[in-house]
Amino acid sequence: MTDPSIRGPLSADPLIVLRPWEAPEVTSWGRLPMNAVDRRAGALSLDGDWRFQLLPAPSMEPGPEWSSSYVPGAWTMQGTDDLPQYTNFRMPWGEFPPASPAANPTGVYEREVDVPAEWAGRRIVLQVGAAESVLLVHVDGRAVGISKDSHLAAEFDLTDVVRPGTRARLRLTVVKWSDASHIEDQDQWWHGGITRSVLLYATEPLYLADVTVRTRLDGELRVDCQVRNASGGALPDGWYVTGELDGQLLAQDVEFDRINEEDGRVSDFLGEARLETVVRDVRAWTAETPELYGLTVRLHRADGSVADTSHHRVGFREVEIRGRDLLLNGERVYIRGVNRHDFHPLTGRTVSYEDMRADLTLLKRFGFNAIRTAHYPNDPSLLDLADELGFYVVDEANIEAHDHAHEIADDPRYTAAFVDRVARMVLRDKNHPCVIIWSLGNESDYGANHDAAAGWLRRHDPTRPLQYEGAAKLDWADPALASDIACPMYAPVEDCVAHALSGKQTKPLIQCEYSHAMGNSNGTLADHWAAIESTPGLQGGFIWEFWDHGILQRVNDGRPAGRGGAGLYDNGVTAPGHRWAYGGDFGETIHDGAFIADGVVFPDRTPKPVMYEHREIAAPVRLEYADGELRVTNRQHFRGLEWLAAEWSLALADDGTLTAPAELPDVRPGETASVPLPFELPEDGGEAWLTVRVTTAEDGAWAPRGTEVCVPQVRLRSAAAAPVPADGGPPVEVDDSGLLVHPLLTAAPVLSLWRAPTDNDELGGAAVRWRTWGLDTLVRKVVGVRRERGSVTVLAEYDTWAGVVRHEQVFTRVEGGVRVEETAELPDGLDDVARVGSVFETVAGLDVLEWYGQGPWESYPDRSAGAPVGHHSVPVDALFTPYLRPQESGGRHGVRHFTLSAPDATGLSVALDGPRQVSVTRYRAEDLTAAAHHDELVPRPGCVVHIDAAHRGLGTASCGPDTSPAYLIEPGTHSWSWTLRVL
Ligand code: IPT
Repeated sequence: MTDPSIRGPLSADPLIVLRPWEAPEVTSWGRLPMNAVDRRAGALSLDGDWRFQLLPAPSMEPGPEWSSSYVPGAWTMQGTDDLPQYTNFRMPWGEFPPASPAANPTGVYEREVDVPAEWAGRRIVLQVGAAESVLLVHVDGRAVGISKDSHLAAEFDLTDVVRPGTRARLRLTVVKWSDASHIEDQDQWWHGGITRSVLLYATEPLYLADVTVRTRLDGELRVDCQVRNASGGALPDGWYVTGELDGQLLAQDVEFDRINEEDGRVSDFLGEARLETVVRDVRAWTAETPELYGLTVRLHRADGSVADTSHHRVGFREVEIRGRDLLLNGERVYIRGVNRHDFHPLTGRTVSYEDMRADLTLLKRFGFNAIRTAHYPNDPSLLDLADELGFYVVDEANIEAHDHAHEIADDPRYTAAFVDRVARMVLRDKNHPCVIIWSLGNESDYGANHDAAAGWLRRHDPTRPLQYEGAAKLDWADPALASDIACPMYAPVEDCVAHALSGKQTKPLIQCEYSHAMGNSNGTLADHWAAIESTPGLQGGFIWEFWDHGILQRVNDGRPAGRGGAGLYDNGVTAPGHRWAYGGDFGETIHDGAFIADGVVFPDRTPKPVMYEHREIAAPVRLEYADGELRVTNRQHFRGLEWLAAEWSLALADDGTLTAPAELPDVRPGETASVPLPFELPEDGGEAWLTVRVTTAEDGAWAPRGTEVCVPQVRLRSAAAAPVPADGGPPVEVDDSGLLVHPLLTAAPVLSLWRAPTDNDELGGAAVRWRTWGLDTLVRKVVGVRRERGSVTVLAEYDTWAGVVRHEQVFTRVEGGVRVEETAELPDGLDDVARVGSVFETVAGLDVLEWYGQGPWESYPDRSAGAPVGHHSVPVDALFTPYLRPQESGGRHGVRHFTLSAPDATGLSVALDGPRQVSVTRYRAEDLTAAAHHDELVPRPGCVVHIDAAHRGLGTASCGPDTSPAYLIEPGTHSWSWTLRVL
């Protein structure tokens, strides 16, 4: 193993000579045990600019030339030549575990620290929040320690290597590739650097080494405190520990002390104390009611003065699996989850407290109540915020061996690393009420190393279930496997239902990943939830995922914009000269393209339309209307509706919208009440939709008063048959090629069977079929133009590789315009096309779309549960959703009529024969298909308008099931009609 290139003084450095980056058995050296004592307050922050050099390999010595790098941050985002690289699960290099490549970027960070003189006689500790992937620590040239695990902090005792009142030189060497990279093979960008804060703090030599909090729903609180003496001697006499919960003093458990003493269980260099109390009328913690109590634990000297203090926030809650139900405080709660990475478009993996608060605030506003920390323990503040705002967290260990999963799961050289990563996560996060389930990691096959980690975990924390998809997938029901939850990923909803009905289910079924949000996606989310709510045994899941991990990139030099890029994006759209980079955009040859852009929010956290779909599915209030009775249900688990305000509105097809104040009934969780109909329906017949717009009644932790929470809707009356427009109007003009001539159209309506493939279409295989059939390059052949009095009939044919498509259009002059009746006949071979409909283009200047139909946000046939029917108005430019890789976008479902108008109210109107899928954008499908990024798109001056008789569902086929057959387009005859008028 000895590298002949090692020369000079460093060759004597044990941290280098041992080549710990190729030794999986070495998980750390000189590192302090993980604990739950928060040392951030009162510490000396070492964040800021450090001297920096990037070496080509860890065995090289730094030269005299230094640049600088900001900590916390990834050097890959800060102007070095080592740029971000995206791979899903393949390793970016070929070495087999535990080897790493010879070309191994190694960042050397250096700075001086003035160690405060008043720290004399104290224990001095360095904490490095996270370093990717091996951290080597030197102080004044002396080797201090090693740590691995890129997503947990490492602490080192510097007491013996620094002198208070003097200046110390700190060197943190970060080796990018290592044996550990093989178990950090998560689907995300590869970076290098120190990505969380660095701090230095001091304690007395005698200090609180750990605090473990256990609560019960009846108000019982137990706090186990560990005291250690860093100087190695026995504990001095008379020192003691006290605790206080919101001002209420805890009692010492003397029985615990007595047993410890009698058993000689606790040696005299280790102190343990148990404090306890029972809180009367305890306010339980739930995601809906995140009630927290403040706990302070103090270590006292014999004279009563305080030597050390530790603050905690405590939530009283119990997690339990009973039968096949996961219970939170005895309730079978639905898990409305999302997978969340630590991500930021400017800083890579470094996320600020404010950013995390913004993430969670947004998730709350859109109805999420759970987070899986995919696929590693997230920044510690994330859990503080989840406690405070109310989320159920699946806390996941930093283990993903994806590319070499099978080799590693049973490799004894990696056993220590598996146990270490799981144990340190648990030791850090055990006191958070938000953490309800531990996860052993992701996509690493299943082996003895998992069982070793599970064994440690079950023994150490019997209060929470654990899950691991790799174990669960072998058999959803086998209790011997290292998973208490059946937590599949991307299982078809039918399979989940079948399991729940099989009589064999033994564990709660909560998908760890489902509904892949890549591009324009998340079709059938509402169908999943309909099944979950109607099938005992199904309890929810975690959407994949929160972020589109697009990195803000300057197009001219291909570099990440970095920390200076703030303000260069808005509403998902980047400033000129910038774009959201995905795999391959930094010149990587090994990469997985846009698969990194698969979140429910854009890289700047702008919600994608699916967020509104989710919000409605998760709505705390549900409306039902049947047999003349209107009912309101409280769909929460733990609280009433008093925190909500509401307003009724009635949308009428032709007569606009009426509103009236609403009073939500006083209904307990899960209960329903009848309420009087707030409006009398006008006699004249047409369609009528009743919506209740629910908002927050007061300012709250995650939303100011008046924030929209949901807009549930019911139909009170169906549409009457649309009247056939009367004859009249100017004559219809159709040219020799059978194309409609119209003053407001720059391209006449023709048949469209193609959409710019979505990521699901591309990766799921539909787009390949469409291209094979030739649907992207259809050539229209006019086979007949028949002119009659008042109407023209045009017959066109299109040759495809699956047979001929016949398309008939009948243009009839009607009062105020032209009526277009269309029929398309698809041969049997065309059994799954993207759309069947008309497409035309308008003159420039018609910049606002007003419609009656579903909206206002984008919706598609299998993603339309969250878009209420109503009268909507949106500027054309804002209709389009800028998915990172341009694709079909901007559709509106169930449109009955629309107008496209200029500021002077001129323009056109279209009345449809029934609810249809409509889209109005600045792009042809071919424009979108040809572009890889948004900066390549050139908006057309006019509008491209699609009216679809049928539009294929979106599905989730980029990873997981495609849409269900109900949302596919059948071959055969499709007919639709519409009337075009000039305003
Ligand atoms: C699954 C991974 O767990 C997740 O990290 C991500 O890659 C997701 O898929 C797709 O975006 S693994 C996949 C092989 C099912």
